[in-house]
Amino acid sequence: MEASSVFSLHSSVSFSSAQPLLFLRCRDGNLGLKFKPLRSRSLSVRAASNGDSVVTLLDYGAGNVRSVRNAIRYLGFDIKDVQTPEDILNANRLIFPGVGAFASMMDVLNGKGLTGALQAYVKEDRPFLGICLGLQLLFEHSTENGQVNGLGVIPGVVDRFDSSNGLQVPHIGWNALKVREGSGILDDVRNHHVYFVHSYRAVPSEDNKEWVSSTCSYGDDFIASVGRGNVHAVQFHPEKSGDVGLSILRRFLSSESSVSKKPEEGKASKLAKRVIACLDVRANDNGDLVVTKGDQYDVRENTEENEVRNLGKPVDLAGQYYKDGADEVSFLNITGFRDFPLGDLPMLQVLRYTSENVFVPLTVGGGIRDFTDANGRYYTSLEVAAEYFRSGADKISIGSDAVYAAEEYLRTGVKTGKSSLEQISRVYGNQAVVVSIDPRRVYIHSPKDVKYRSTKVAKPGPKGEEYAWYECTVKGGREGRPIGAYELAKAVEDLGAGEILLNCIDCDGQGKGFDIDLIELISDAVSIPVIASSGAGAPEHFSEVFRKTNASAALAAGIFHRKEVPIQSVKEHLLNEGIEVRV
Ligand code: 1PR
Repeated sequence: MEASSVFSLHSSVSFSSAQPLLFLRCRDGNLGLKFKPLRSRSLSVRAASNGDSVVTLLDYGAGNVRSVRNAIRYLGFDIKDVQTPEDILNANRLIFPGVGAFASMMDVLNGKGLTGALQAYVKEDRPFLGICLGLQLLFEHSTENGQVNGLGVIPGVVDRFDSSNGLQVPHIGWNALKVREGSGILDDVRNHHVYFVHSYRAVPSEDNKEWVSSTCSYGDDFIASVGRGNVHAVQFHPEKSGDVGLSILRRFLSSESSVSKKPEEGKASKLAKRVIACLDVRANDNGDLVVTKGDQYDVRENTEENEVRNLGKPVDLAGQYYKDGADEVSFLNITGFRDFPLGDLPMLQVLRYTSENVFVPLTVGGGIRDFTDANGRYYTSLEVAAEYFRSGADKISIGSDAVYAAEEYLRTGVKTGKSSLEQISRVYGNQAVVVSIDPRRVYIHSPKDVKYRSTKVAKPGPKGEEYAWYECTVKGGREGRPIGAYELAKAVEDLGAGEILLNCIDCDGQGKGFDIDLIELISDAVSIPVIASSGAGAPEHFSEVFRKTNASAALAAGIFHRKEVPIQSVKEHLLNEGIEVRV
């Protein structure tokens, strides 16, 4: 994944992956840790019989490569980390999951004296797999944060997607590839979707055509993978591309890259609409972490005991949804606004266990803000986010704090760079930052009644009102704020959000369909992807939202938790309706 100045994190963040948080309270029963590994026999590889089970990993310490590590281990291999240039030169196979921004990556590689060894390794045609920035690095230079030279092995420049014609950037989601014949490790991919998340890309040309093993169409064609001899690199994330991605890694690790297999059948042709399973998580009254689900954000049972609704264990359910075909899984720590997420709740452990077996993107939200704990220790939002990323999150989602930041920005017109949204997006890249909006519908007779952007509603309000504006809330819908969803969405896009998770309190848990008026208003207003949320009750609601709005993804909770509609049925329905999804 790309980001800017991700490397400054290490000086500003005091946690490290080797330093577990001592105050985590982890109990098996709470987390659903009896979760069975999903390892499928067809994907699992027995390490080579000559004992060559070691993969050398170039993790230069710049962000989360936990998923890549998990995928390698899942496939039965051990990892040796590169510490010195000699480790590269002595590797039998080298994986480079580039994380961060191009310029910072090259700074670190040059600073550690690794560039020459890497260049020599690749030029000697030794087994190499680059991922994301690990592909971009092979080109001559990148324009991300100014022109910076790469290894120069492949002719071409890495440049930003052109968004001047309304193309949504970052390019996030499951896209189809055009795979060239004899593409080795990619043979299984043909006609399937793989997961991309990036804003920069290289394009195919006469000069680099010998290298290009697949392209992808997003705006124009860009290079999705390269391969020549034993050197391979992919712009997408195999470690986040489910079974298809695991099979690419398996083929690389087991040196099957030169074996040409009959392509598997599939129908992928473009960017797929995503179906996301959401797990609202909180501690119940016994202190156990449970998946819950509200009606219009009220998660307590309507009984005398008034207990928190318990719909299952987070790790178990996330694993189940992965198996069922969810394109992403989101965890929302719904009491994060009042509890410190790195304190009492074992959300980090949930992420760690989930990411061991779930190979699609994981988002986590709730409580991402600056915080001072009971001992007076001050944590920045960046530290909270860093810990989430290190524990296996691919994206973090900010709710309340983004509302405050947007209000401030609209009031002053100044980007201070200090909000959690701006800081995390600067360090990890905007593709890693989702803003979750919790609006409430307010009916009005005329757009002139309010200073916020309103929309004409398909169904008039209780007093015949023909318009509505959407009042943003904080603290899990408990407090309304003087800002509309439209204004918030535009402001957070400006401040660096890469995606919007658009809930609607009125529709939450109602099962009557998404709020099309709201989703149309917001998805037309911004050029970052919008995830439609709240109200799904039937497969038809998903096709409706994709047909009538520009939403890139649709998220649901209740229907999946209550097992009313399996994810597969939603996808089958979408396919029947001619809407492309990952199968
Ligand atoms: O403000 O940064 O701490 O983030 C808190 C996060 O927790 C926000 O993303 C906010 O949306 C979420 N949240 C807070 N309270 C609740 C609650 O339900 N009491 N859940 C809550 C929000 C909305 C969706 C839900 C969809 C789909 N729930 O997550 O999954 O509405 O539901 P459905 O398909 O059953 O209709 P911060």
